[in-house]
Amino acid sequence: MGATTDTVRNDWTREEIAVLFDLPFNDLMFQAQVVHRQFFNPNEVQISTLCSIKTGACPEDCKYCPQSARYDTGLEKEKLMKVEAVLEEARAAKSSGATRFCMGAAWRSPKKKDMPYVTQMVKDVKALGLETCMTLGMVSEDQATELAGAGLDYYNHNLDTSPEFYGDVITTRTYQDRLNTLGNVRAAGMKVCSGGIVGMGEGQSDRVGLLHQLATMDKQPESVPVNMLVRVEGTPLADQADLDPFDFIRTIAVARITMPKSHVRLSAGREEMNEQMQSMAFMAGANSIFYGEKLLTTPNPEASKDMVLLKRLGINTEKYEVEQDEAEQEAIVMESLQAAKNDKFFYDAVK
Ligand code: SAM
Ligand code: DTB
Ligand code: SF4
Repeated sequence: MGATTDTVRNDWTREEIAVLFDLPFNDLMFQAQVVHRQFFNPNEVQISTLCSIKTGACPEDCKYCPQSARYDTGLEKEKLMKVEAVLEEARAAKSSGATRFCMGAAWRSPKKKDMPYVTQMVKDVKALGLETCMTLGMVSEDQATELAGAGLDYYNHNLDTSPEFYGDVITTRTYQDRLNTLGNVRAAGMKVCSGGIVGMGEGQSDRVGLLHQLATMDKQPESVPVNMLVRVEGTPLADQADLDPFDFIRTIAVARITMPKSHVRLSAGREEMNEQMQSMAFMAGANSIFYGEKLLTTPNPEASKDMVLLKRLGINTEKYEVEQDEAEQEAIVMESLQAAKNDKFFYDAVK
């Protein structure tokens, strides 16, 4: 199997994917780079900002999650945010350079009474000139259609891990439930964002299994978040052993090779990664990040630090063609850099 590919293959076998994982690291990185450069500008990343529109008190039992009501993580629960408050956050995200705004709710699935609020959020955020994404748990065919009708661009729903390991992590909804939601999102015409978490104690064959599920979908997800487990005190996975960083990078590289046209997002866990590891993830083909001080409930690198890192690597942020022009983006980058330089903890390693 060569590194280049003309078309997207969705007939990957688990064996073929396992062979990629087992390649010598440099060979794997080389293949990932070749594929990445066929479909993307390697010096561009897409940036999304997250907003937790409803926090905590979730009835599900996902063992990694600080928002499950079953674990005492000290998290303050919050009701569904008012539309105007969400818009304020979206405006701030846009002015600091994000092109996509992702709204997440700690729900098993949205209730009927929630739908008018979330659809209003989609319409108003879109009107600001941002791409919209939501992650609200399971959605029915009707709910997916309603969200698509409001103009929602992406729906995020992760498979999280392989079908075999899944039951060790979540018992309150099945793998098939997740696949059904993804099917409803696709049928409603939205773009699919689906990925998983690395570092939960799964084996390499589970990483193979996760990517196999994603890469063999009739249409591969347009966006594939690869999260490194954020170990939160109080969750059952709080004391999980450290992940070998190269296993994480390998997962990114194999996602890139098997899903060549998808944006692969270096998602949760960046706060624990040094700059070298993040840049290796970009080399492996990651071309999207979450940007802003907070993920949903846990910290993420400061936006100004990210801008400095991207600048040092010569990486530009991908434009959302509909709204932003180059001058506007450049102004945002310069403002962020200035803010970083005024920060007394800023250390300009380039000097
Ligand atoms: N409640 C909805 C659901 O689970 O479908 C949406 C929000 S949920 C927080 C979205 C995703 O965030 C999860 O599927 C999981 O992949 C990721 N996530 C949650 N907690 C995490 C953690 N501690 N570390 C890494 N990823 C995490
Ligand atoms: C995804 O794959 N990762 C994001 C987003 N989709 C919704 C969430 C990460 C959450 C990390 C833990 C937290 O901050 O609560
Ligand atoms: Fe609830 Fe989503 Fe957290 Fe699972 S991942 S406990 S569904 S908020």
